[in-house]
Amino acid sequence: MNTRWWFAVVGCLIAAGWDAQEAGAVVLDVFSDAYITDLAPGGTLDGLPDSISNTGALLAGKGILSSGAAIDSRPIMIFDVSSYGGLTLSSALLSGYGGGVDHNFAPETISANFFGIPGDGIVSLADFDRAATAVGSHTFDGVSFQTFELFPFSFDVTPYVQTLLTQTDPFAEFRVESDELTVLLNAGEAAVPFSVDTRFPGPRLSLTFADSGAIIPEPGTFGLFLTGITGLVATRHRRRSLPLPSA
Ligand SMILES: [Ca+2]
Ligand SMILES: [Ca+2]
Repeated sequence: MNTRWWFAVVGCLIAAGWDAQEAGAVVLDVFSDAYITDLAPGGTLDGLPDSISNTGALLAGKGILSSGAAIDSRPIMIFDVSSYGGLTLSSALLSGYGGGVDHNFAPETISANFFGIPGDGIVSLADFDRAATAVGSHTFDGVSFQTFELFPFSFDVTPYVQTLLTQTDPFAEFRVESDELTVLLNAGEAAVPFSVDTRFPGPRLSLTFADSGAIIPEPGTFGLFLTGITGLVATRHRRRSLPLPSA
């Protein structure tokens, strides 16, 4: 076997092995994320959200800022699950990175509650208090505002996501709330001029399916498989085209 054949065959074997290993599971990066804020400079919240911020951090917190203003911020994290409608999950995990700071930006341990909300694929002001299903909570360790060394979180959201898939809803949306200032979550995407902190992953939804045969290979996996096949065909074509060595 010459070198070209060897690379082509190994490419196919890697592609086939990866396909078999990953066929029953997908890890979705966030489709869209931002946080919604109700801000009252006078110190009394009216419960009506005022703004949407699409920055590198998603802020969950409620309280009084050092300026005297009252604030309530709630992140929304959206995942596109439209490819998986009707399938049966064996698990769904929501994960990401975050940490807590107090209102003076010093590290503080803070809890946040996560909710599933009806999903339309966009972060809108109405998501601030849309009827929600509690899906879990996490207590975040305090994080230095100077270094932003964030901490991982992960919890099971299988029942909520299974309901969405059964209903063939195209989007899974989650809202985060805290009664204290402030939980910082690493965002997965941000609008210019902001950018995400790429040292840590953004929010992710990891789906594992009960029937692995029902999953279509991810585009990336399929592309790798095609690359391997193309390599084989090209090599074979080149070999046929080569003039025979003279005796
Ligand atoms: Ca975002
Ligand atoms: Ca929405």
